[in-house]
Amino acid sequence: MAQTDENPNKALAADAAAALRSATGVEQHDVALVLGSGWLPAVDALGEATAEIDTTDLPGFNAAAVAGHSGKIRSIRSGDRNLLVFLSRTHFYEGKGVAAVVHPVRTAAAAGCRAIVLTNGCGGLREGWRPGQPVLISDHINLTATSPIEGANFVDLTDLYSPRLRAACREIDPSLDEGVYVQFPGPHYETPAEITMVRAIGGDLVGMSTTLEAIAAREAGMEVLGISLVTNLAAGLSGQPLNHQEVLEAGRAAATRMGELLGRIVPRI
Ligand code: 8IG
Repeated sequence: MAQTDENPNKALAADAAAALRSATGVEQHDVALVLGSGWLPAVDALGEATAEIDTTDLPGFNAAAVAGHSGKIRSIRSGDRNLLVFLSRTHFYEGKGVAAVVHPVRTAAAAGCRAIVLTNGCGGLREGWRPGQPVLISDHINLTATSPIEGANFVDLTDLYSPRLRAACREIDPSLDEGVYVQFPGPHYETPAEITMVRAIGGDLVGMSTTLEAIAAREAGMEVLGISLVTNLAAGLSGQPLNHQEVLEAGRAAATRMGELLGRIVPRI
């Protein structure tokens, strides 16, 4: 296994990376970023776009399905790095399969990226956390009951979320907390009873993305940085129902802080 051309998912990613090279004119990308709910306003701090293309221009990508996720890929020159920024992601709950969820990650690896920054918007469980607060992902619990890896490839997930990059983030912003991210399949939010369960199993953050992508990134040999933006308190904690609008508002309100963090961490990756 693991021969690029023998694995159809990796072959599709190699095709997408080739199409990306010709569409952007950028021979090699160095660092990939995936923007989650609420993160779009932060991306402008990363620099001028060299090129912006529609995901649907590349083999294997679907059109964006969620408000606040635009189906675009931006190539940004930042210092001596070429950044590959996915302004949207395919979510597991779209039902297109795990391979579709991690196709951007595999495309980034095929395009030359050695590291990936996975961002998301999520619910927060910890006492004192407020909407608009960024939290570094220290580890994850994958409750999707599936994996992006096929076959007997027993990938190690120890230190999946780079201790080096988390430490660098905390040097930039010592007030940053860390937490364990729990991915549910969605698209419904959790019940209050499920949030009680998350607390019991050691989770701090709940969302519908990131873990499958992180696993695929590790399989591809990339260094992973995960940053969550707490956009709402987890179900049952605020006394209010959850809605997607507050997610987008929390992102707008936190954009300056997120943008500054991304802008300062990228040169250290
Ligand atoms: I933004 O509270 C966002 N995404 N599962 N739960 C889950 N996903 C989310 C949440 C949340 N908030």
